[in-house]
Amino acid sequence: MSEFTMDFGWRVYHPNPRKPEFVPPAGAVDAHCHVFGPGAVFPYAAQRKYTPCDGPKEKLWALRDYLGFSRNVIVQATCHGADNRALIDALLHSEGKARGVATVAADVNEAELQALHEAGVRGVRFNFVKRLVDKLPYESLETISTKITALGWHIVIYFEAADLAENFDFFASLPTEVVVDHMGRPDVTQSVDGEAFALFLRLLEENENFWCKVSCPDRLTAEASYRYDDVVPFAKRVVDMFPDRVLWGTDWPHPNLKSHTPDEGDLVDFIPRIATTTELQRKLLVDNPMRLYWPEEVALQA
Ligand code: 0GY
Repeated sequence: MSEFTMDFGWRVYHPNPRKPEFVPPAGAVDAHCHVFGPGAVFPYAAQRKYTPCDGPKEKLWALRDYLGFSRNVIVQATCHGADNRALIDALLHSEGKARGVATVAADVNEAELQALHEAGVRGVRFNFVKRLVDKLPYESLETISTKITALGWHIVIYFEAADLAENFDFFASLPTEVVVDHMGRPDVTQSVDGEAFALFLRLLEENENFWCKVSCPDRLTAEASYRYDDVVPFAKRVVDMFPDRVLWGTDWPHPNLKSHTPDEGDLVDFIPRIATTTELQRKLLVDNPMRLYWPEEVALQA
């Protein structure tokens, strides 16, 4: 299969990103990225809504080093369904520098969860984005939540702003730490002080177990310049209000993004615009992801 699966609207990741001006603090974590395939070894799920190009682990490690990061959190995407083999393979070859978020079915058993844990998985992802998945019943998600609680894992949720109101109470009922992908995908053409974003901020305010990835300006921007200016007020607001509960990631290799091919240099240079002091940058890129994904190392340093 060609890397250019353009019939699906897929763009291949940037072949030659520029070196960012912003230098991440020592030990920085890219807390949202993916590994895809290679499809010949780890086939994509039959029920997928898009087909990505391959995003092999070696390319991810090279990008990590080039951008000045130290670790990755690899998140299972819908194109691999609940088949976590590519994720596991990457984690086992990461020399301890990657942890993972898996997708599991409600009938997952203890031995399977234990194997995922030993490979470095620390969370599960629940996806509510209607263009990506058929909605799973809350009962199935509650079953999974109960099963993973014993392992100390957290839940990553991905939803769009329009779907927050109907799911708000369910989200608030989740029993673990909960991480929201891409700020709940706000409509950045609306005011940062508007009702929709206020509801999202309320979710974080009322639930101290909620964390937020201030990621993916490339998915959220409505500006043709792709400078991501319109996303800055939203991400900065979240960082300023919840400095100890924010994470950041490249989202490499930007699956299912049809608008443009992000340059990861631009994405890294977005960071100091939303986390405007060295302390906020250290929390966003080091302290917070380490607490969530490598707590045993944090405990050793304490
Ligand atoms: C992302 C965003 C997207 C895709 C997925 O699991 C996925 O397929 O998350 C998207 O299409 O917005 O975070 O990778």
